[in-house]
Amino acid sequence: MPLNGGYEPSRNDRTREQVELYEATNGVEGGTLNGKPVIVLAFKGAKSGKIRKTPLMRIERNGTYAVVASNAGAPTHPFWYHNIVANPIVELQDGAVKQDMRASEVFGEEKNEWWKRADAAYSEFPAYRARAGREILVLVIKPLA
Ligand code: F42
Repeated sequence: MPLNGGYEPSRNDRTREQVELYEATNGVEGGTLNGKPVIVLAFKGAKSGKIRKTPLMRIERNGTYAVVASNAGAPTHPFWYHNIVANPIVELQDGAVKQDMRASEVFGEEKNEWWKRADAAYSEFPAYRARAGREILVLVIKPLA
């Protein structure tokens, strides 16, 4: 795990508890949201340098993942998006597998392709796009090796 620094649990109870359950059971418990699979992403805080973790919908193709900064359709980007843009080296846990990876934002046709995969993975994303009043941003995450 290339991330160094102290872990700072989220102040959001649901987020913190789902991360704890996922890590304790390798995703056997806490591995879904509304019946759809999630992953846990660890990253460094842009200001604090602390390690933070958040569950996100699992969107994957041939070992590459995407994460969607939907924040449930809220008008503001989630903090985790800003943190990962500032520190793109992350650790992604998918079930029992943890990988050191690098995140990068996608745009244009590549983003459209990932939106198709995201919408197939989690049917709430179109409603989030409709109500966010902002462009919802997508990061692609690839293995470091
Ligand atoms: N959110 C998504 O955006 N996309 C998803 O696919 C998604 C899936 C999902 C599945 C399960 C589940 O339980 C939650 C899911 N969520 C998903 C919600 C997600 O887990 C987050 O709760 C949500 O996206 C909001 O992200 P957030 O990073 O804004 O989280 C808040 C609650 C948070 O953690 N706030 C921290 C805090 O302590 O207040 C922010 C701390 C922080 O990042 N500090 C930075 C630092 O340097 O340490 C500085 C921040 C700054 O710039 O001031």
